[in-house]
Amino acid sequence: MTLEDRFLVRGPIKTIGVVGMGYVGIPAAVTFAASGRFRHVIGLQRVSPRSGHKIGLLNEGRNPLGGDEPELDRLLLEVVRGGTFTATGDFAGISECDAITIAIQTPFADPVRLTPDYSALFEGIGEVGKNLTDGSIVVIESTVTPGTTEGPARRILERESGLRAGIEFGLAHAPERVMPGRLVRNIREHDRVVGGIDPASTTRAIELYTPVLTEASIIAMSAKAAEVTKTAENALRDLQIAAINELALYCEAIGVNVYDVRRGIASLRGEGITRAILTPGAGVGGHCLTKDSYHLELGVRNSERELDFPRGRESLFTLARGINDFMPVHMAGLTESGLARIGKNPRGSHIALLGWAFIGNSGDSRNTPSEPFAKIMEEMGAEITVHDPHVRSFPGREISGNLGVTLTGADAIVLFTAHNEYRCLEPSELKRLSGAVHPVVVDGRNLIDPDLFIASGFVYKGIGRGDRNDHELVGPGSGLC
Ligand code: SAJ
Repeated sequence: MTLEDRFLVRGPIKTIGVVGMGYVGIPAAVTFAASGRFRHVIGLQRVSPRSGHKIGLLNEGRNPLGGDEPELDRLLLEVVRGGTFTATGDFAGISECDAITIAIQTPFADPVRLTPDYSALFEGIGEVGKNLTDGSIVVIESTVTPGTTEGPARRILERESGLRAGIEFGLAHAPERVMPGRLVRNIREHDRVVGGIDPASTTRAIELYTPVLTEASIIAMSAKAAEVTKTAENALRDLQIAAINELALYCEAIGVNVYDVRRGIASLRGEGITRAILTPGAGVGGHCLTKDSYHLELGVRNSERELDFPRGRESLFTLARGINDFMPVHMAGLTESGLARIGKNPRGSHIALLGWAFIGNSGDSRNTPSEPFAKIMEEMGAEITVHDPHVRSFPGREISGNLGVTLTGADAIVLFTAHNEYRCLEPSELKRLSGAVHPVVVDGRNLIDPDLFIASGFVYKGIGRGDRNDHELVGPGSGLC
């Protein structure tokens, strides 16, 4: 009997297991359950000290995720009350499932040696294998190194189940494309890349995902092509950011305003000539762009085919990672040179760091570029106070929600995150709180007007602001009134 026959015998997908109740798994389970096309969705979560509590919350219809997800909150309550979604720590429930999706984080243990940490993912895949039944399909939604679905994932599933992929069960990769703040909308509205290890698996995976899409469509391909698509779409975004970050450094060195240049370049518009020019900044954080280039890199290194370029030299994508990871170091350089303008040394200086989240108007601080900046400045002997309006806590770092307290006595004020709160800072108020004759302000996200701060006696430094970074000092002690 072929795999197609087995799917026919099993009938249409009615029961789904979703493994990993996190930012990806919960909205995935809820949108499946709310589609009206499936009888039951089981959310599977290992009962770990950090996440086991989610099971109880989910079964009460309460969303355990942080952040603002009103659509998810509403739908979760609806599907729990409707009885089409339940959460459990018992993986035996997988034996009832026609389809099982797996959405478990895949961080990088060491990007230098390109060693991903698949321990949690492979543990989850093993649990699925133990309970897998004939004629079901497994779909990996986690971001993985190209070759993982057909390679280690397949081997673990076959070993644990005693079944054969492509014969007794289907296997596919359908990468997630959700972003905090719009989890449900993204699942329903983003086109969905779906890739099976064989045509039957692809077709069955399309049957699984089609009901949750509203105006979006399925983009079918092989499992490995789907893995490359996901890692490359983030590697390319990281590359675009690195390009404008490098240009910002050029503009500082040449003495021009990168935002003038950006405006000029962006004016070249039209069929096939428009430039995808992003925004320079203090660095790239988050849990996507900071790792997906390394997954792609490892995928090509693991490939048995010869890569024609770069043979043994650094790749474009890891070079881009290096540029983006340099930006917090550059911010430390701008801060140090700003302090030097007024005869101060980082040692013994008080630096107010505004923004700990990795992205504006969010409380998400995963891989935040603020952290390496703070470490560099503290290694130079500076005292750091950190403010963030959305981040409440961070291991080993005190974060204040009170801007006045953070700024009091600051020799330098460094803007790291594009929170809206920082777009209306008043120079005279900041100077009063600082108490310095010439406080330093370093703008990592183009949030403030340099001329307002310079006129108030600040020493200004900004990413890409080669036109302002060597301005004359204004006010007492500067010889200029
Ligand atoms: N950043 C810049 N300049 C830019 C854009 C971003 O410096 O022009 C920085 C941000 O400050 C942040 C980091 O890059 O520190 C990442 O920002 P991001 O907007 O890429 O947000 P992420 O990390 O949440 O990326 C996610 C990705 N989504 C998924 O992987 C499902 C990415 O593919 C999306 O393009 C991105 O969201 C998005 O556009 O919101």
